[in-house]
Amino acid sequence: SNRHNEARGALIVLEGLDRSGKTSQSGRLLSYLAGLGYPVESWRFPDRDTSVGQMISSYLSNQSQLDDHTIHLLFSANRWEKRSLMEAKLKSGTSLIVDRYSYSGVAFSAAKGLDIEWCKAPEVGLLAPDLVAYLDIPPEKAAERGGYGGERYEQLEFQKNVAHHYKMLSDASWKMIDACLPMEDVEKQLKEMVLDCVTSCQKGKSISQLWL
Ligand code: 2DT
Repeated sequence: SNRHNEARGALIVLEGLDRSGKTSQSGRLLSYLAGLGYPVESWRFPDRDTSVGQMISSYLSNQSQLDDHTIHLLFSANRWEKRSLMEAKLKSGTSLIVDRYSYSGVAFSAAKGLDIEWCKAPEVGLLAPDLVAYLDIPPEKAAERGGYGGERYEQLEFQKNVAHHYKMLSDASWKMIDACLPMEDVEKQLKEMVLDCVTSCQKGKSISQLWL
C-alpha cells in the first residue's frame, strides 16, 4: 500500500559498557529484522572508515595523543558526517541498528572529567533515537568476560566511571536490559522491543532531534 511505501525506518541504538554484548546483539537483531522482511542496516560509532574515523581509531589504539576536548569533538563530528545519510535511510524506510551513539560520546568524555553539558552541546541537532536499549552489566562482570583488547578505555576503573555517567544520562525512555542474563534471553527481550519500535515508526511516529 501507499502508506507502507511511505513508512519510515526506526533508529535503534544499543548502548552499554565494553563487553556488554552490544555487537553480538546488533548482529542478531539485523538478521531478525531482515528475516521478517524489513529493510535494515547495522551501523556503529565510531565509524572508523571515514577520515575522521581514522583519526579516532589511531587515538583509541594509542597511536596518537589528542586533548580530551579535541577527541570528544572528533567523535561528535563522526556522527555529524553520517547524519544526512542516516536521515535519508530512515526516510526511505530502512531501519538502523546502531552500536553506540551520542550517549557513549558523553559518558566516556564526562568520565574523563569534562563537563557534561559541554559534552552534550555538539550532539544537539543529531537525530534522536526511537529506542535506546541499554545492556546493563556491572563493570566487574564485564571485565570477567575477558576480551578487553589493548584499547585506551578498556580498564576496569575507567569503565566504572563510564557506567556512572551512563546512569546519569539515562531517562525513563531507555529500555534497560540485564546483560548478565544468557545471550538468548537478552536477544529475546531486544527482539520484542525492537519490533515494537519499528512498528510504531511505521505507523507515523515522527523523527526528532537530540538533545531532549
Ligand atoms: P568500540 O569498541 O565500540 O568500537 O568503541 N567512544 C565511542 C567514545 O569515547 N565516544 C564516542 O562518541 C563513541 C561512539 C567507546 C570504541 C571506544 O570509543 C568510545 C569505546
